Amino acid sequence: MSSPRSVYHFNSAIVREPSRSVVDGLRVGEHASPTYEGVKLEHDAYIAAMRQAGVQVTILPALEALPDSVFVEDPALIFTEGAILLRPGAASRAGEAAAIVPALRDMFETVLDLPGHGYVDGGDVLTTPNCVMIGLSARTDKAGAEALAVCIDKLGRKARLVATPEGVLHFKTDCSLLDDETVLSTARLSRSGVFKDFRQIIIPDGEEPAANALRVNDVLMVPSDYPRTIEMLDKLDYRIVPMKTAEIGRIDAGLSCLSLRWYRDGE
Ligand code: CIR
Repeated sequence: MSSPRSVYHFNSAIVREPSRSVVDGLRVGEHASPTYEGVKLEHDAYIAAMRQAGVQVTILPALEALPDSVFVEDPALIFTEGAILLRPGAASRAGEAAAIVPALRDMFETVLDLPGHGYVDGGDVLTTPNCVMIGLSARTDKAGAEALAVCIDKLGRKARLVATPEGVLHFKTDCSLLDDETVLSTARLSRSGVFKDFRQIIIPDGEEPAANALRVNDVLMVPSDYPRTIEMLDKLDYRIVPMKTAEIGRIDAGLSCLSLRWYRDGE
């Protein structure tokens, strides 16, 4: 079966086991550290939910030297058509790209390297049916975003550079696609006008971290600590799977960060 080119049909995903060093993961501000056991429980539940949703999950081994390496979304970008190796914008995460290359070469015929010297974190990239949005942020600079746009073009897709709200870690910290026409967004990101061509569902004030939900086939994973968001989405008939994210949330991460997802043709 060939790829439906939809933003939420996936049959394959890559995750990486958390390392014990995850307690030292990067964070902005003074959050207390997560526990390794807590992150591991959330990660195990995530893998189970992915499998339950019909995704074949490849689990890479933990990397003790790289505390944030469980967040595999950031060092690479993948599509049915091929993979792109990124250059994460935080110095302590630089080694994650080289660490994931062997897995990408194993699984993809085409693996492109981000040319030049700019930086991009995968958390800043939102794939929509008609274009791939690249959010400029403290981790993704203009040089990196422009270089990534060239790679995306080579894979037959269109890229668009967009802005991430001030003080927000990644573009996708504040949004996710719920289906091919609908975006879940914080009010602050929506105000930028970036989603004017989408149906927009706005996160209730005070529940901003719930914006990083994850649609996978017929389920919508939503962080479990945000009851008003869950109730709102439930009324809209999404099939909600609440997921615990309190531990990874302490180091500024959400559901999308934990996997690289794609639709593998011919499965
Ligand atoms: C970091 O600051 O890089 C990690 N502690 C969290 C990364 C979250 N990744 C993502 O949003 N894609």
